[in-house]
Amino acid sequence: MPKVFRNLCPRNCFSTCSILSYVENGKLVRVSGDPAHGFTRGNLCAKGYAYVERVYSPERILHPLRQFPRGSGNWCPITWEEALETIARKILELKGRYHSFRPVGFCKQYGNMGLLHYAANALFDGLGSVTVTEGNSCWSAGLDAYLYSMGSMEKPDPEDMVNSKVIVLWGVNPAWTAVHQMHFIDRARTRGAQVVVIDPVFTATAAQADLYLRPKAGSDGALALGMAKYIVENAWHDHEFLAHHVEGYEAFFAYLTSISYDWVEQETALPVEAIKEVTELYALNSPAAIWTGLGLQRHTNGGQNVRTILTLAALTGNLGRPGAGLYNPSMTPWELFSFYTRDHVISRHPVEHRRININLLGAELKKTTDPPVKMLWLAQRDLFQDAHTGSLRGALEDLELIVQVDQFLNRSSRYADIFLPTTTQFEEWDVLPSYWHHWIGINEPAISPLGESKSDLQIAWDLSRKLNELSPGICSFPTAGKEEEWVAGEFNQEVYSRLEIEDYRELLQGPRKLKWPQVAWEEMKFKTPSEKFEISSLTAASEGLPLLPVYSEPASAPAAYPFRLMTPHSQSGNNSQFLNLPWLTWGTGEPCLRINPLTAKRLGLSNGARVRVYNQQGEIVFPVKLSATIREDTLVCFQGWPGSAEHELNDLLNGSPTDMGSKGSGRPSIAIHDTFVNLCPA
Ligand SMILES: Nc1nc2c(c(=O)[nH]1)N[C@H]1C(S)=C(S)[C@@H](COP(=O)(O)OP(=O)(O)OC[C@H]3O[C@@H](n4cnc5c(=O)[nH]c(N)nc54)[C@H](O)[C@@H]3O)O[C@H]1N2
Ligand SMILES: Nc1nc2c(c(=O)[nH]1)N[C@H]1C(S)=C(S)[C@@H](COP(=O)(O)OP(=O)(O)OC[C@H]3O[C@@H](n4cnc5c(=O)[nH]c(N)nc54)[C@H](O)[C@@H]3O)O[C@H]1N2
Ligand SMILES: [Mo]
Repeated sequence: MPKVFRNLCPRNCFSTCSILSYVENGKLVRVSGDPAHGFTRGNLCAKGYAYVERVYSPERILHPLRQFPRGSGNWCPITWEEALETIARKILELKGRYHSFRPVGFCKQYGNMGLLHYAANALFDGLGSVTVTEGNSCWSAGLDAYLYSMGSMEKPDPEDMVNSKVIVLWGVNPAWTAVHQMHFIDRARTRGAQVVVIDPVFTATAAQADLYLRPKAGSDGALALGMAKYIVENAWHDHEFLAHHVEGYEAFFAYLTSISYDWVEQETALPVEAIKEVTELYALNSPAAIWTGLGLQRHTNGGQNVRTILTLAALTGNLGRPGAGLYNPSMTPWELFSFYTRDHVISRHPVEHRRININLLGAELKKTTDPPVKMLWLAQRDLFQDAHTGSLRGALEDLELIVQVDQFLNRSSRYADIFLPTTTQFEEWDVLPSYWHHWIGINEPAISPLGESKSDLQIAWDLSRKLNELSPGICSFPTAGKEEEWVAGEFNQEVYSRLEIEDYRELLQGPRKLKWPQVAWEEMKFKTPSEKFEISSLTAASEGLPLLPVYSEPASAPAAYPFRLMTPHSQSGNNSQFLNLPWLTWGTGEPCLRINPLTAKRLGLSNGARVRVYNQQGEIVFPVKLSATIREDTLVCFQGWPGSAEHELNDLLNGSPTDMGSKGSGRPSIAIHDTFVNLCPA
């Protein structure tokens, strides 16, 4: 009989699934969904079911390695002792040379979202002021739009979507990226709800919609303005709601008189009939929900477009009631936790690190002088997920030591000198909330660490020990500990009372749901200066943004690069992860470039023809796949796949910032989908 353990999927994903892990003779033999988890209800996604293959993948690295020379692929095993000693001596040598720890750079993103995976953050806090990356490529623009409009990123419980009469999936592809939400969407439909999808790409989600609109990418603000105009013209707005809870609607109404439906049609490439149909559906079927997707936000005008969309909920009073509301990922339930690991040192010794923009790492590394960054610690990160990755290559080559902590060699490993192998969630303790649903589970070790791999937390303790051996007192991060005690440290009385438990161990019997409002903004007290929903935002204006949700022109194609290249998230990967597993990629073939059949015909390209896609930043060769799911002026390649040492997909992204993002995340995000290219036969 296998023994059963409880694990959590720590990937950057809406679902944060609870996993049942079956272990025989110390080996993970099978995983299944956990029926005790009310959001995922006993299901995983295809990637989740492939975890057994991932844990035992022959590509997984189980021993510390050193690459010499860098980029050669000549990786040789070294001992942990040698690895830690080399790293610690480099840190101390840099400190001696520059009289500062700032030559030490630390870059982490979202490879694992677990709370105990903040160990490296705390380790560097314990050292002193180093150079850390700030911002993310994910969700910053939309987050700021919510912050300007409502003051905080609060959203309904996603299970409440079953109560919606209309669900607008605006620039989001949950059939691939949030599969478990589809259950709640389907339940709403069986109760008569209508589902609208607005996406320049006809996605797997669009295929299930009642109404699908295909606007030009980046034109969503114009569509939302057209909808707002039609709502006001028909007096479908909620007078009562506006009068009590909304700031600046009069000025917005005045602005709406200055736009015409002809202009909306021209901007969006949507017929006015479609614009009117979607408006009628949304405004006259209450309660109606809108989910502002992340793809929608990754444009130079993404923040302002989201602000305009949010305004539709304020006009129609679709806030603070079951079935209504605005959905976006939100970290608010996270804030209940103690962040014991992350704040382990900082609460006692506040540190001011030097901060550089994660989204322009190549350029930022080159800019740091006084003192320059000379060493980089990469964790939970693939730098080739960034933009303008061509510029990274030169910047990384200038560094004296690059350390990577990961489970697999990835594209960044070409530049690493030392690789430290880390455990998977099946080999460690952890806890993590979801940025989407309200369920909390616990992650216990189901099997022993494979090979010589260690958890990110253990690696941080070990490096602190080595540093303190070489230079006593140099790092105040602990040098040893028990992982389970650190899990306990993440809990506090408030979390316990919201879960109605007394001890975190109770979660080993099954995840529980936080007592947390099902509906956001029920009290109608927004966290803005006026305590109202701010259509007109003085805060935005004081930060150099428009006062109102006026239209902000999207980026447009220059003559030399007439095609928009969109690179949304893939079905079989989670960003760069899982794409190395045959269980998932069997039969999918190599990555391809989707092209509209009419464009292909015009260019004389047939299915499978190899093309060179290029712009000022880079080039990459792909086979083409004819697909009527996209517009004639657009090309699509799903992101995350490895290219080659010379050419990566993200080399083509120029790194233009989104219009918003600094407020919530410290930096704007990347306008990933405002990438323009040309192509020719390869
Ligand atoms: N299977 C899978 N699931 C994942 C991930 C994954 O890689 N794979 N990644 C996780 C992460 S990190 C994230 S951030 C989320 C992302 O989750 P989503 O928000 O669903 O993901 P994207 O694929 O980035 O974008 C969604 C859609 O936005 C559309 N879009 C792009 N530009 C525009 C525009 O201007 N207007 C409109 N209306 N639509 C536009 C794209 O065509 C795409 O279909 O998913 C998470 N879940
Ligand atoms: N073209 C294009 N580029 C994009 C996007 C896009 O839509 N289009 N989306 C962007 C978005 S939304 C995101 S969130 C980013 C994601 O960018 P990243 O967060 O950098 O990428 P991931 O592929 O999620 O993970 C990076 C690494 O983390 C490792 N990892 C997994 N678990 C652990 C662990 O426990 N410990 C350690 N130390 N490492 C671990 C994985 O093996 C992987 O190599 O990509 C962005 N890049
Ligand atoms: Mo993301």
